[in-house]
Amino acid sequence: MILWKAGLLSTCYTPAQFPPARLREIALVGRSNVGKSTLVNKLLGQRLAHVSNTPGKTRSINFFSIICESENVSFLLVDLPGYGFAKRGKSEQQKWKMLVEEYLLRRESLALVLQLVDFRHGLLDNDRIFQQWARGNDIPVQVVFTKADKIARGKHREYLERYLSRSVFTRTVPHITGAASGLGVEELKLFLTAFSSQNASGQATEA
Ligand SMILES: Nc1nc2c(ncn2[C@@H]2O[C@H](COP(=O)(O)OP(=O)(O)OP(=O)(O)O)[C@@H](O)[C@H]2O)c(=O)[nH]1
Ligand SMILES: [Mg+2]
Repeated sequence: MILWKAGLLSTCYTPAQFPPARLREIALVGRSNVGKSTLVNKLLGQRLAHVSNTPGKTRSINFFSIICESENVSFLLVDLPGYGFAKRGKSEQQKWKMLVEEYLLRRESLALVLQLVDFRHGLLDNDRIFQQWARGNDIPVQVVFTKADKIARGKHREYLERYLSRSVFTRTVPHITGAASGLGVEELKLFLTAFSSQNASGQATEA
């Protein structure tokens, strides 16, 4: 088991509140309710991110600091508010777009985006729109499926193959996680730790 020490570094409602870009950052994006905050909590081993049954729970960008002493790595995990939340009013949508786009397009310490996708549904239209947008803007994406604990284990391969029969923009084969059972969480921790220790011991690098 890999040990991370984690803490909430800051909660930001505007780009001016973002902390200094000193460490490499891995951000989680995905549709509202897909399980971003839940996965953050599972990875951190603590309930630091707010989780809710109601979509649109996370409205701020939350930065979590991670130290992995055994690998001599420090980085930040960044929980973003979800996309595709229809009940948000126009001005709320505009605020969301401004905040998230500012982060994703201009954050020089952003090293990787984890795009979370519900394993029961695969990539839906707005997930594909995000993929195209990220690709067009040279943002590296790793797809991570969530809620796989809701699908029988014996069907996982079949589901994955079906999803991969259409092109998916992802650095490596998508991870499959199920926060309720802890499925895939340790593997994802290993992947993120290894990713963060590449090229730099936790320092932000030019893409
Ligand atoms: N069974 C199961 N339930 C999950 C999983 N991940 C999240 N959930 C549930 O899905 C709901 C939404 O989870 P959140 O983590 O708040 O989702 P979010 O993506 O952060 O949502 P927003 O902040 O609204 O964008 C909660 O009721 C979670 O308990 C999972 O892997 N398995
Ligand atoms: Mg959330």
